[in-house]
Amino acid sequence: GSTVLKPLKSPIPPGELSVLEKSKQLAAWSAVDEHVHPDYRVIGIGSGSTVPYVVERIVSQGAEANKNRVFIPTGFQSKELIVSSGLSLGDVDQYPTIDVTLDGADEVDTQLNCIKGGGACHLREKVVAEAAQTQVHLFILVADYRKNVEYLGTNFKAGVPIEVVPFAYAKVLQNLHQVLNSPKASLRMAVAKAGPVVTDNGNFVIDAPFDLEIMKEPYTIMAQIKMLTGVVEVGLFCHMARAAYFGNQDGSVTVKW
Ligand code: ABF
Repeated sequence: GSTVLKPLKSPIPPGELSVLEKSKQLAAWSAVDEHVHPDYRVIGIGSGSTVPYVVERIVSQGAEANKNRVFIPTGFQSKELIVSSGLSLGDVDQYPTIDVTLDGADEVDTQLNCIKGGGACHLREKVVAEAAQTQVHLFILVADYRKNVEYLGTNFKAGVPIEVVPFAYAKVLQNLHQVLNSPKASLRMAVAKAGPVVTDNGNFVIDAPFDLEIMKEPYTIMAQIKMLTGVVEVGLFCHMARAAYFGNQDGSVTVKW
C-alpha cells in the first residue's frame, strides 16, 4: 500500500535547508517517529546523506531515551555519526538481533525492493538489515522523492552495485558482460580515477547496469549475480523492507509498505 502523511509541523525554519535536504529530513523524522519505539534497545543505523537526519531525530528523543540503547553502524560513516552524536556504539557480531534498522536507498520500487550500494556499503547494510529481520522484520528505508519509482533503474542509471573480492574482479566483469547481459558493467574507480574504490571490507565494487525489463524481476537477477564466484554481495535488497518513507517537495511524506 501507499499513503501520504501530512507535513510535519514546521520541522525547520523555512529557507534553512534546500528542498532536497528538507525532503530527506522529513522522511527520516517521520520514520523515526513511527518506528523507533521507546523500548527499542538495539538500533541499526545505515549509511548515506539521509541517515544523519535519522540520528538527529533519535538524539532529540533525549538522553534518557537513549541511555540504555546501543547503535549498530553499517560502515565507517555511520560509526562516526553514532560516536559524534554521543550515542553508544555496538557491532552486529555482538548484536545479531536488532530491533529496527533505518537506512537510505538509491532507488525503491513499488514492492519495496531497492538498489543500495551507491555508497559502497551494501554488504554491511544487508547484514544489519537482516539482523533487524530476525524477530520482528523491521528494516525501514528513508529517502527523498527522487528514489520513489515503479521499477528499479528508472532514475538510478549507474547500475547495480556488486561487491567483489579484488582478485576475482576481472573474471566477474567478464561474467557480467558475457553471461548476464550487462555489457557496460565496470569497476568503480575512486575520485580522479586514482584507483578502484575499496570498501570497508577491503573489496572492490562493480557497477552493472541492466535493461529495465531485467530490473522488473530484481530477485532473479540478484540471485544470478550472487551465484558468480568472487561476488561477496549484491546491492539489490529484495523483499526485505517493511516500509519506505519518501520526503516530497511539498513537505509531505509518502509511505510505502
Ligand atoms: C546508503 O546510502 C546506500 O545504500 C545508498 O547507496 C545511499 C543512499 O544515500 P542517500 O540517502 O544519500 O541518497 O544508504
